[in-house]
Amino acid sequence: MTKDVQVGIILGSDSDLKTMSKAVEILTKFEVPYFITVGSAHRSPERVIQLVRRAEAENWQIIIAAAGMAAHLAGVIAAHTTKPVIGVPMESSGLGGLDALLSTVQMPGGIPVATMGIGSAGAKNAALFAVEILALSDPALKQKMLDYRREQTESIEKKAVKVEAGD
Ligand code: RP5
Repeated sequence: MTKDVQVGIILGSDSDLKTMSKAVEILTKFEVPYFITVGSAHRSPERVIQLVRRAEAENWQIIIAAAGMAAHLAGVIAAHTTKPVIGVPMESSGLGGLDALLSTVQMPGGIPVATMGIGSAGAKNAALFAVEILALSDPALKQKMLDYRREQTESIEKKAVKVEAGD
């Protein structure tokens, strides 16, 4: 039996998939069931609404929305649900993602989108942030997050020792 989806990832385009694979890696590592698909706020607006309806029907907990350029996807999704929406601006234009960052982060008061940084760091942090939200009511997941943080610290400390030794 497949586990219920906890995090839905919606991409504005299949060209966003490579960057968003960083989010998939994190959700896989933390064994969080996810569903990933494509739905464009501009090119397939009806499909986006259908996906939000599906999120409601299947009780997804969090939606991650990744889009580039005039990035309205996260905001449109947030307008149709009270589930937490995490936006990830894609670096897909000549403006280096600044266009998508501003389009995603500058929501009018009343409809929040938790906006991450541009590109793969944002993708990774979106998944980590989703895990942190889920961990609020899941002590085992919280422990996994604490372990992840500890491993990260240990890794940096090992690198610091190497740098200091001139290795
Ligand atoms: C956005 O436009 C997508 O999220 C993507 O980042 C960007 C370019 O899309 P494609 O032209 O590559 O499909 O809607």
